[in-house]
Amino acid sequence: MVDEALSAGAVARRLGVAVTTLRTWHQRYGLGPSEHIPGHHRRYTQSDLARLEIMRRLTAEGVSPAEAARWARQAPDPTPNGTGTVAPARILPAGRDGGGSIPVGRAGPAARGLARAAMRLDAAAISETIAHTLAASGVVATWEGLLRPVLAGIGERHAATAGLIEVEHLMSRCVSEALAAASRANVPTGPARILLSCADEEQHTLPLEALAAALAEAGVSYRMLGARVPVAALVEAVNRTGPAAVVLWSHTRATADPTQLSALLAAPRRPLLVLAAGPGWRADTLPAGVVRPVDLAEAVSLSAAVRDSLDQSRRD
Ligand code: B12
Repeated sequence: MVDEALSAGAVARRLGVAVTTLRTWHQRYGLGPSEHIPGHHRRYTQSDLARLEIMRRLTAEGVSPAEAARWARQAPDPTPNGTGTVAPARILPAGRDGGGSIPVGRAGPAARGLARAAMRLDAAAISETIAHTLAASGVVATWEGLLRPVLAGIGERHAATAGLIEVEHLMSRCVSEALAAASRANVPTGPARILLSCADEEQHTLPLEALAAALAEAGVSYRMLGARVPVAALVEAVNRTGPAAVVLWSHTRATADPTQLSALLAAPRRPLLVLAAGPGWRADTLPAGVVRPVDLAEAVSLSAAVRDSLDQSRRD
């Protein structure tokens, strides 16, 4: 039995909670390690682990710790043979389960872990997962394999339940911070050739923030105007800075007014390339000459190519 018993650190890692949280759950709610071999630290058995898993799940879903602990303690021992876990639906209080997870489709274990951390509102774990993946895999892979599936899953759950707004906000904040903290060491000094902007009234900035971090990684300098940029201000920025390309992000139909794109094309310092990025734009309403990238990687390569061609023409 002692072989299967776990230390507090191992249990904390499995559940994705801090060791101090385990200690609190032990001291306040009696959910502690039950295996005691003389001369050893107390150890958590598989049954203890199953009860703690219930505790974690319920508290993440907003059940008070005292109530969650009551349910956890009442749960039948799921491990008569020392294996197995409790199916949460068997023990959840009515109205609390509701499929309490963020769907991430075919995304991998890191995305599933991130989705669980988001559900727990565990900002430290969210930030750590994102920072680790950014460092290991780079911006485009992190966006496509980790962030996009979880963000889309949050949107899906929100559309189905009208809930998870707090999860969406915390996740957005952590994603912004992690992308802003990604390395800018490759960015050359000199004028920024790419202008990034959200459409007027558009508050979805994360994809543009991903683009900024990806451009930096690719050694392309940019200027970011951020959310909700009125068209007059956008045109003013173009005229003052003369960018090679402008990327205008619209996430919803409500912000995808194509006259914003026409205004860019008519600007005195018209950019070489105008990109209409994001799911808000409708291909059949775009003015001639505007390009619509299909994803982050294409937005990066188009921006890098136009920067290169501008630099080349200035050298010739
Ligand atoms: C986070 C979020 C927010 C945050 C944004 C924070 C921030 N700083 O960005 C906050 C809380 C502010 C917010 C507000 C709102 N939101 Co919101 N939000 C989201 C959520 C969950 C993720 C957004 C995101 O970053 N998506 C990124 C990826 C997941 O989107 P994607 O479509 O798969 O993107 C692909 C393409 O665009 C393509 N692509 C093509 N070209 C390019 C170029 C580049 C550079 C990139 C990166 C990608 C790309 O590739 C992408 C994949 O990489 C989405 C859900 C969703 N599915 O997007 C809802 C969602 C977009 N929001 C929605 C709504 C309704 C709103 C609000 C109106 C809610 C309200 N009532 O106030 C407001 C809108 C305010 C406004 N005027 O803009 C709806 C939109 C429905 C619709 N189609 O009209 C969604 C879809 C949620 C839903 N299912 O209901 N939101």
